[in-house]
Amino acid sequence: MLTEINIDGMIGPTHHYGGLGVGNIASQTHRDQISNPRQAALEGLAKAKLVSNLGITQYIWLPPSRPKLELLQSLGFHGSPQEQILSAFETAPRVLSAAFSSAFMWAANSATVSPAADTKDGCYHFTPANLISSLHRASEANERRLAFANTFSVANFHRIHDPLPGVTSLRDEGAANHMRLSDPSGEIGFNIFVYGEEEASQSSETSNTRFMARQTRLASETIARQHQLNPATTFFLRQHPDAISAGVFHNDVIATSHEGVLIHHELAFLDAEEELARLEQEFLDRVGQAMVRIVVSNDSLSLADAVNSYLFNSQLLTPSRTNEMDSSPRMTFVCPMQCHAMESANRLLRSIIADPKNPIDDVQFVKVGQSMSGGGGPACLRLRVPADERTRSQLPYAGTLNESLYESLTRAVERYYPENISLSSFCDERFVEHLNEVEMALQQAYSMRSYQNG
Ligand code: SUG
Repeated sequence: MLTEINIDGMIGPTHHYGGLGVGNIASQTHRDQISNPRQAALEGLAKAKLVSNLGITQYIWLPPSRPKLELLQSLGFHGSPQEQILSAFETAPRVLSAAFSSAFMWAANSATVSPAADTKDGCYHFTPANLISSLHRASEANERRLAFANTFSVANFHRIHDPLPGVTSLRDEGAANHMRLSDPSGEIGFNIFVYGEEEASQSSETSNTRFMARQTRLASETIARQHQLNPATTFFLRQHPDAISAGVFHNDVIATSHEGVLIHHELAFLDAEEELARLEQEFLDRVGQAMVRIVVSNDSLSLADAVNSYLFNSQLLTPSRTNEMDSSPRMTFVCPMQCHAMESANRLLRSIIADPKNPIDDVQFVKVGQSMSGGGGPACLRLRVPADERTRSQLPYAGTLNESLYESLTRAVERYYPENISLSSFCDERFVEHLNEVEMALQQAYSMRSYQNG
């Protein structure tokens, strides 16, 4: 039996709006606005706690250190850290923004994960995403590689690959462009990779979209090969160029899946009916029942409304049940509050809940406005690891979100996180010094709890 572990990347004290997200309209719209890292982190923790309260194992990664001075140095800034920062602020403010980036918080981009049940060698495979489409995210790859090694290295059946080589034909953004369907036990997996650009189409075809596609087919195929996935149950779908042009920079902004359910917008994919029919047939043959496919029409939710509400970026979860008589929902949809406010999205959610043909019985709305303004909804904030017993039992205890870790991290955030920042805040030497204090306070909250419970 496989059940989901959700890993959230805790939102860092430098969360700000640099406008750096490629093809990401929310990021671009909020560029240079004042952000509130404290509120952002509290929202993220509360969202993670809600998931944990549904009985899902919820794990938290602490924010990596910022600023990335090595990035400034490698791009030609010299002198003391303060001199480098001031010089970057004056001459290359977007580089400074990248050096202070908190975009690691969007853990769905940290890797593509394949459970042992799906792989030929019976190992778990993790490929950290190279994120080379953007300067501020590319260095996350090695930070996340380390986080995976710390979280899963105890187990020799976990293979943590290097990120794909940093070349444009191998652009990879991780689980945001990958979906896994399964039977109810999670043992029979179906892997769907969604890419925006054919590897061979570097010339004219690329210009079909207003924004650069962040995932190439070659990257997706390489990961599938590296993870030793079964070609019969692996599927490659192309993102619709209209969707990319409307601001769908990742597939998880326009489609989602969980167990036997696939929900997608009618304009999510281009010419995908044949591959989707193959998926439905394979699912039926191997699981013995039909998968549930919910196709949302453009009339019921336009592409613009999908991007503004982030409905598809909701987390579809199976709450744990105590026994057969338990009346908990079969599946709960954890949606951003924006879906509540938007008439079309709200109406669509109500119709999904009311429809007996799917197992989604409940909707919960969460406030993640600070993350949404950077283009990340609830599902962006987490990475799913379909975990078997062996993996689950080896997960380090520190980092598993329960009441006491939630409280100690919340206290640290309330005490140490800044409330209003913009790019110029990074020029204040005291601010940068304070970041060390925040880091220590978070580490202490993490380890104190492990000491108390270990
Ligand atoms: O890569 N935003 C992120 C949002 C990632 C959302 N993740 C998923 N869909 N899974 C991005 O565009 C904003 C940074 C800024 O505004 O400066 C940013 O990086």
